[in-house]
Amino acid sequence: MEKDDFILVDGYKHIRHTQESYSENEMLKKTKDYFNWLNKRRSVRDFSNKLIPREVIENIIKTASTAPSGAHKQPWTFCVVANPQLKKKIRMAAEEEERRSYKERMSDEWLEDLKHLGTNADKPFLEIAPYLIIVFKRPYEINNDGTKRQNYYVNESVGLACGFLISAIHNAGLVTLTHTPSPMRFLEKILERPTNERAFLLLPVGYEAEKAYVPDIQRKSIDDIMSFY
Ligand code: IYR
Repeated sequence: MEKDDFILVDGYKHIRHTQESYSENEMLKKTKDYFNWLNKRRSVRDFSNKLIPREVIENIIKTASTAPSGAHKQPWTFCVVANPQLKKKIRMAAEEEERRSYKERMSDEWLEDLKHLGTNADKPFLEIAPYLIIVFKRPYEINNDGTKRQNYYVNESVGLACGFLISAIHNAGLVTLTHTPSPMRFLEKILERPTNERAFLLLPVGYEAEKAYVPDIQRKSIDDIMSFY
């Protein structure tokens, strides 16, 4: 190791970091290209059942886990369901909750706000997509002696990891959908998760169907989303 490659801070090793930077012109081109690429991402509900190598999913999940997290606790678990019987079980349970939500739990205002997206309680994609990724948050860890150790900013951390996950799926040329059947406790039961895990988000992952349709919606403009001081 070279001199200055690391320092000690309160006795802890900090290693030298070098971020690759670019000229202003390169930055302009890269940021524009990145926006144009990510702006093509859509939430897609029409999936193909075509299989995807497991290693692709592992790479995607490793990418999600590069997200920052409170005290670097990485308070997440990504459950991947490929088993058809388990997918069917999840679909049945999700649709049961969703039917109740659409019928009884969601307000008229909420239903009206969803109308243009064409959603309903039927979730065939939960069986068609080759993989379901169910993201669990871990509000605390359980020590070997059974005591609890707190995690921090858990929703923020897991939300960020899900953002990274979604962009990694897009990068693979695959599609997904942020599905939040509510309540989600049935996922903890079906997947027999430990007591310190709560279901956070369910994402089917797969190729888009040959003929897929998405709502004709627009994103807000920069003036609608940014205040510059
Ligand atoms: N969880 C339901 C309802 C739903 C809610 C919102 I907010 C959406 O943006 C879309 C759907 C469902 O998955 O259908």
